Amino acid sequence: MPDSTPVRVVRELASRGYNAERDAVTLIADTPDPDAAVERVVDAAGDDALTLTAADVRDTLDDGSRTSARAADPDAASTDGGAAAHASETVGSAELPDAPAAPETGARDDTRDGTASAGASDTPARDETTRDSDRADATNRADETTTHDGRSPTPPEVAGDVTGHSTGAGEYGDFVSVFRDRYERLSKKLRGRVNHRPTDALDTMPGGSDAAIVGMVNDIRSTASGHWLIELEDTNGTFPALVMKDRDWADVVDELLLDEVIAIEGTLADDGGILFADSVHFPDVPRTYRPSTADRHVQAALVSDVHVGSQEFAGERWDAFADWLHTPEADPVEYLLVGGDMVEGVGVYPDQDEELDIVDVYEQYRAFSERLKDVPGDMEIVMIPGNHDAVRLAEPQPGFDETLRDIMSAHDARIVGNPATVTVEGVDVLMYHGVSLDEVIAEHGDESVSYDAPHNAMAQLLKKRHVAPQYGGRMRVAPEEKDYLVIDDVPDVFHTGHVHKLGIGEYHNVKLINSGSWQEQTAFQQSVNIDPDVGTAPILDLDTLDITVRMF
Ligand code: D5M
Ligand code: FE
Ligand code: ZN
Repeated sequence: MPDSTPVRVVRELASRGYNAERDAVTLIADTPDPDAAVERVVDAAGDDALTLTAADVRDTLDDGSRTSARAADPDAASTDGGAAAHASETVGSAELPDAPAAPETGARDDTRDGTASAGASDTPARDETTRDSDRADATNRADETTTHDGRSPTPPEVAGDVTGHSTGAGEYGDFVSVFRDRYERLSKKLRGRVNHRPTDALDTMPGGSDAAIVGMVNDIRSTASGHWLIELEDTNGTFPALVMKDRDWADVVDELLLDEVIAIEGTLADDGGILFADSVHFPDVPRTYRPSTADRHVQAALVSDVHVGSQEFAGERWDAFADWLHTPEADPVEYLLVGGDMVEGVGVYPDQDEELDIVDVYEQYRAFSERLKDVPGDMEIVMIPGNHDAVRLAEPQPGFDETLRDIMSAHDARIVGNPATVTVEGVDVLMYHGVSLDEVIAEHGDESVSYDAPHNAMAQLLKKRHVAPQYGGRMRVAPEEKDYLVIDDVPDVFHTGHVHKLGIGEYHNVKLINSGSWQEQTAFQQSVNIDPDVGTAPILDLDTLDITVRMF
């Protein structure tokens, strides 16, 4: 084996069809001859074994040969090799870092005592700052690995996932029911806040009355004199509202998207027929929202847009990331959330085939599955599909079908639909791939919502309490009985991808993370000046909700 990093071991095992627990890998990597150890462990493993446990490895290697290779040759120990290749930045506010800071020192080791896996493995001997002495002490290392419990993530719970529940047959009636459901659920959030009247009742009210409408935005038009005419629709009909251009809040019109549900309060014109708007209300997230946190020190890595199969797939960066996940520094990282676009897919955009490295979509998923095997076997993985994945494009997208699940079965990842709310250690993470972000960015009149600040576009979706408000245009929405795209419950964390730009922010105490990508700039992106953030892995502290961006 050219080098004895745990990732090499993982690859060797993967090429023989095995996944392995983190400690199993450490045990093998720590032997004087990892190659031979892999052979022996594989020989001893049953054909039906999928995941090699530390106990399996110990049983096979337990013949007195458990001397650390690191003791003999400190350079051979490269569990921290990945750490040298990345930078990190702790971000707790809505602002993005200007530049990556220097790699972290052992500062965060202070907080490790609180982890559930605390035990021999979390004694200071494993701290970043003291690892050299650890290496020098082979006995210590060997004892430690025999008692290390590894990660022990609790399987996540999933809500709001269309997978297995899709009922839509594409009939006109299905479109009616999905919009009716959207209106019912979002208008409920607004009705208590304004004294609204159904649109048909407004017609019979005397001119000059105060009134409010809760409705779906049906039309936005500017008048000849530059005011705004907003037509709202409810289940009884439509009614127009006029926003005067000189109102100091008139630029709220810039934020409006067709089909979103809002409330407008105002005064009826003297002769009726139109509402002069005094205020506009969104379903929104309460400012006082208090997110939940984990009750132990545990972290999740949030990534998306891997695009395996593209010539631009950044395989070396992914290797460095996987490498880092095997280091002690990454011990608390027990979850990996993947926000869609696992593979490049086929026929997604015109001329895309010219940039394919792997032309068969199943081969792409096989290659992706190999990449997943590089991730420690004792991490819990959750994946949703994106617009490049081999599921229907219309949202909500169901999770991968049986064939693809089989191809990706080695790591036993949790495969769910797009969007879905995944609860990890008590923290609700709304995962949505993010196709609607293109639309929000294109339609929003203000520069603050841009590809350079995708978190501001994410905040818009939370404010509208819908992940894809505007129907038609770029968005394809599947007709279903229920609108799975409504954000019913406020999440603690909102995770998207798709735009290939890193974005970290906060909206009414909800953390916003757009996780960047693992694909270098494509020809198309170059032609439209999209400069992607590549090799970015935001790490979320589930106990504090602090975010550290790691770059590989
Ligand atoms: O899209 C990544 C980003 O690039 C997202 O903002 C859409 C945009 N994009 C990429 N290729 C195209 C084409 N051909 N047309 C329009 N927009 C495009 P992703 O879907 O993740 O590749
Ligand atoms: Fe993508
Ligand atoms: Zn995408």
